[in-house]
Amino acid sequence: MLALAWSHRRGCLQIIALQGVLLALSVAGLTLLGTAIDVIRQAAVPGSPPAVFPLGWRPPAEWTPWRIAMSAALGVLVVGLVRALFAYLLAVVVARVVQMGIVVQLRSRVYDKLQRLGFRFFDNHTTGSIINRVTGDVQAVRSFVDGVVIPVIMVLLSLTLYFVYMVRLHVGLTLACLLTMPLTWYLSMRFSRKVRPAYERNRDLVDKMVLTLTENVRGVHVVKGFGREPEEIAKFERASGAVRTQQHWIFSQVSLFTPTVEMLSALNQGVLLGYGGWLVIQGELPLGSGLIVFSGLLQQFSAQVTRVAGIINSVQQSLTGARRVFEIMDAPLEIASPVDAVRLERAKGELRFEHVSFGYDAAKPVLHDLSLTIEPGQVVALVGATGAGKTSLLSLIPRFYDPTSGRIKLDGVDLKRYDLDDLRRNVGVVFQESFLFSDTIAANIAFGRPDATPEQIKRAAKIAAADEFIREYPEGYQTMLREGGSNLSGGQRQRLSLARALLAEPPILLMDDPTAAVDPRTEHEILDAMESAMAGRTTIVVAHRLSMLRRADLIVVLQDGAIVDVGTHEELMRRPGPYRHAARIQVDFSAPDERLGVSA
Ligand code: M5T
Ligand code: MG
Repeated sequence: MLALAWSHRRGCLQIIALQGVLLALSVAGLTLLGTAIDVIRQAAVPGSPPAVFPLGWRPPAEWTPWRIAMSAALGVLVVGLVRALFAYLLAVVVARVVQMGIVVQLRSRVYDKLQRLGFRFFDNHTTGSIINRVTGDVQAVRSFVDGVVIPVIMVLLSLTLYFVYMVRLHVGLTLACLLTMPLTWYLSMRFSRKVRPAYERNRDLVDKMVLTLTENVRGVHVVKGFGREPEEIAKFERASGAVRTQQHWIFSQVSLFTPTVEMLSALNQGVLLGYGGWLVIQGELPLGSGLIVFSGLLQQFSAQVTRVAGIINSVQQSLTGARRVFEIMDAPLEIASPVDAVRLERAKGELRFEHVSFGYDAAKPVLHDLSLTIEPGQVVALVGATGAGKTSLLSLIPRFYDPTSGRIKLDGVDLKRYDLDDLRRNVGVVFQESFLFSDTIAANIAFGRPDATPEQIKRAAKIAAADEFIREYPEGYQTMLREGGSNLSGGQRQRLSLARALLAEPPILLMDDPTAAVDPRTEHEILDAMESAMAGRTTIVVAHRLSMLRRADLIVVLQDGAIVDVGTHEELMRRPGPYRHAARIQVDFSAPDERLGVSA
């Protein structure tokens, strides 16, 4: 965080300089006031001590006391005007340096890092927590600069100035008035230690509340479908109530602390009036430039010491925010290009799995010792029960995750040695759950290839059997999609994701159940059109329907994360096993009259 402040040192220096001017002006105004009072007293009360002018200055002999007092009044006014001007300048500079500089820069750095983090990070953090970090916690971090670093410098500067001024007025009085300072300091420290854990817990509770909210918004169909609104409301109230209780506790601590410190400074004023008043009566201290200036200085001094508590509060807050922001900034990039990365223009498409094992948690392996070779241009169908590990297997190829042991080679080179961007450019993915952006249909299809021409976009859409329904919209390819493509049907969304993957024309195409949400007729259309699209590329497709499986060059049967059988449809149908069993069930359902023919 200090490095962050240092990188903005120019702006910080400007702020400190402006605050320094303000500080000097306020001390100057106070001095003018004190001197004027002494001049007035001298004129009004015969026998009172002569006024002492600051910095050895003497008014011209012909000036009457009234004229001196009026000049001082004018001086106070001018100081006030100049102060107002500088205060305005300060506000402008703070806004520019802090809100427009530090916050924006930090936020984009966090966002930048998020783009490069692996899937594991997103698995381990909720959406709400990530959003909170980019929005709220970033503010907490910047408050380290304008709520800690700059104030600390200013407090030190002003305390020194006040202290020196007070000591020059009267040493004994200064010491007597500052007697309570160690106590104030001790209280501040205790307070800080007490509230810090509370701030951390507060952020976690806010995360939980946001999670409840985001889940509710995203799952609005489920909530309404099951009539669970009252429970959802109660759940949110609980989460928000927990935040409130927690904040209330912090607030009560703050409310207790601030008056205590303020009471201590009232004690100081009492000491000043007693001891300082006696000094004035004894003639050891002038009234205006002595006692009154002292009183003003002491008030400022106490205000600064009280500010220390506020600063400590900010330190706690910003440390908590910083922990959360820097957790992102410092998260290791588990999956990144190696230093001496192998560049990959266009892969031939030979994939070789060598004893690959993988698990999301080290304790719970999902894939066990997979070995498999896929020739360039082969169409491989992946079959297996739900939860068998099909999606997991596919996600290893673009390195969304790395195997826990074993290797995957593309064209004879370990995937980990390739430049990551090159590798992913060579692999097209159609995910099991399609995701579309709130943009036009054309932009969604061209997501992986923003420079594609309208003709290329159209061709890809045709192959994915999407062109027809897109053209039915009045605005065609320029139709805007809503968030998540919610104005499309499930099958339409799937066909758009298919078009998106096809447009990139990758040498390796991975499709996770691409026709799950379309009717059999459309599926046939897609499969026919894809025949040409699949030609010349290595394709791995998770499939359940026989129509797809019959077209595959190779079928890989997964069971509980292990390959239990490999072969063509005909080969696998000839031997007993999970594949033939599953295929027969499908035939049973789809064509009742074939039943007798197959069962043996
Ligand atoms: C295989 C677990 C899941 C299952 C196993 C995606 C994902 C899966 N799993 C995790 O622990 N974390 C994850 O992020 O891994 O899951 P799969 O590979 O998704 O199975 P599938 O694609 O064969 O299933 P399906 O239903 O898509 O046909 O134990 O808990
Ligand atoms: Mg899956």
